[in-house]
Order: sequence, then C-alpha cells, then structure tokens
Amino acid sequence: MNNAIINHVNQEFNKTFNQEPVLIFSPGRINIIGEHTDYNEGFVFPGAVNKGIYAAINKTNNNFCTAIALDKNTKIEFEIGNISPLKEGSWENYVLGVVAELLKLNKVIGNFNLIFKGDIPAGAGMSSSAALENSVVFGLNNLFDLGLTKEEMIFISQKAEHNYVGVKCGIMDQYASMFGKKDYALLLDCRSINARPFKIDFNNYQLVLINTNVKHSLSDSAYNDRRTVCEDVAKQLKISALRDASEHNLNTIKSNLSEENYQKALYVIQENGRAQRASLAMQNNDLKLLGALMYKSHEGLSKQYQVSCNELDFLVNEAKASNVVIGARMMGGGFGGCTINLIDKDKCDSFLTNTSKKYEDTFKKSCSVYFVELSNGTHLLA
Ligand code: GAF
Repeated sequence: MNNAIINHVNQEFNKTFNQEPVLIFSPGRINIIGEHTDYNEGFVFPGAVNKGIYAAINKTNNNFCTAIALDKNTKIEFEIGNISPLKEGSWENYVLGVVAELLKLNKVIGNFNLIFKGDIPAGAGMSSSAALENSVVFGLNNLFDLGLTKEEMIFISQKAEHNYVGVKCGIMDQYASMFGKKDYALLLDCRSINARPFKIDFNNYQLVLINTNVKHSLSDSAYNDRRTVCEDVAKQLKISALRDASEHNLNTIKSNLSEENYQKALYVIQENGRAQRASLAMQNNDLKLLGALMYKSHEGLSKQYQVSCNELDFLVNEAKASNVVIGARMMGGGFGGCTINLIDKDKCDSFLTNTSKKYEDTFKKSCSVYFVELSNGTHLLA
C-alpha cells in the first residue's frame, strides 16, 4: 500500500469537504498472456497489482456531486439526474459513466464527494481506467447500500467504458482489478466468468514492467476496429465468438477474408490456446515454456494483430537478444504502454540499465521501469 497517497487523499478530502471519507484501493493489473482474447469470449491470465487508484468518497448534503482528480488537479461538479458524456472528458467520463449505469439499473444513489489519486500511469496498459471505474462503483455500492455483488459491479464498470468512454473493452481489466488475489494470477474464462487461481512463483526471475511512455492515443478507434473484425469473422463462421473457432474452420473461409483479417482472427485463435498452455506451464513450473509463449504472443500482437509500435517491439527485441529475459511481450490494448518481462534476478539491474540507455539513444526519450507484486482486488482501506 502506498501510505503517502492514502494520507494525501485522506487529508485533501478532509480539507476540501470537512468530513471523513470512506477509503478504497482499486488496483491496476498485469496480464501474463491472453491479449485481445477477452472480447472473443476466450481465456486471459491476469492478476491485480500493488499499484492502482486510491479513492476517498462520502455522501454530501450539497445538491450536486463533486469529483476531484488529485493527479491532474481537475474537478467536475454534476447533478445526478443530469449527466452525459463530456466531449473533451478523460477521467471524468469513467466516473460519470458508472453513475449513468447505476441509474439505468434503477439504483438509488444520493449526492457524493469523491477525490482520487493513482500510482499507475494512465495509458500505460496497466488498466488505470478499470481501477478508477471499480473504485467508484465499489464506493457507491458501499455508501448507498446498493447490494451489488462484485460480479455485477465489474459489468457496470465495463458498460461505463463502452457507453461513456466509447471503448468496447472486454471484461479482463475490470475482473482482474476487482477479484485479484495476493500472489496469484487468474486464468479467467471470459465466457463463463469463472477464474482458476494459479499461485505465481517466478523462481529466479523478476517480474518487471517497462513503460515505453508512449500513450496509446490512437488506440480507442483501433481497438474497436479489431473487435469489429473479430465479430465479423465469427459471424461468417456462424459461431457466437472466435473462442469457438479453430485454425481448421478459419481456413474454410480464408478465401472470403482479406489477408489482414485472416491473420487477425488467426492470432486470436492461437493466443487463446497460448493462454491456456501458459497456465499449465506455470502449474508445472516450466518457465522456459511460459517465456517462449510470451515471446510468441508478442510476435502475434505485432505482426498479425498489429497493435504494437516501434518502441514496444524494440523493448521486446532487446529482451529476446539479451539471453537474460526468459519471456517478454507488450501488455494490454497496445499501441504504446508497457512490456511485461521475466528477467533473471542476478542480471536484472544490468539489463535494465543497458536497455534504458539504448532506448533513450534510439527514441530520444526515456522509458520507465516498474516492479510490481500480485495483490488483492478492490477493497476498503481500514
Ligand atoms: C484493454 C481492454 F480494456 C481489455 O478488455 C483487453 O481487451 C485488453 O485491452 C487487451 O487484451 O486493456
């Protein structure tokens, strides 16, 4: 837990609203493997991390709500009965979207004050958006006794993102952030929403995220486009989602597809298999296989699914060439953000120093390194 942030959020809340808040931590996530498979009803292998969003929330007697993002030093005030997505909005639409989805479900919520701050960068593929959505829905559920289950809450968060932010995301991020378990990754079946926890021990390898510091700015429309391609191919195959496709039946419609769309669908089918194989490799402590699957995943994301960028490819290529990183790949939606790496502990420092320098020389900007631990999902702070 980041006590400095907890204290900051708490003090600002007291100072601004002259009352004690309810405090919530909602984590970001990593994903070991299984990228862009969630909205194809396939498998993903994420876990919550010890970095995320710290939110302070309470009821107010004002006849409007106030929400403040401490990181950005920005604030919105709104009336619950009178909200719509903000055109130029960023974090605001996650908050408003959650409120709108609760209202659609006829949940009765009163006015509230909210202040939040995070220790994960936005747009880095670590799911700061799901963490924020989850903290808001979790906080409102607690304040107004809405009686929602965690599963109901993650779907509210997801719909907020669909309808107020415009990203037709899958359920991985909200699930991992809400249901994360300390020291475990979760093999989530995104069709049944059942997850199998796997205790994670990377032995001699250190889990490290390297942020390209490229924000996925183009990602929203490109993300939705990928989803549309997958849905169209599934329709042509007369199945409800690509999770049910095999390479064999994809090949039966190959002549109807452009090469690009064929490769994208093929990537999803293959990645879905990799996610399941990776969990078995983890169970058998076969880190060599796990790492090889991660490199394959990146290759598919870059060449077939086309959601990588030069900076991500550079970091993964450096990892592969080093002989000290057993597995690496881009993580999350893509077009920027982080790579996830399993680095030999004895050689980790020198690898990171060398790679950071080469990155700076090549791209004339720096990358950032994060060490994260697998942690529990969204919860109240005492
Ligand atoms: C983003 C989305 F929000 C997730 O649902 C998932 O599709 C991911 O990209 C790619 O695996 O984080």
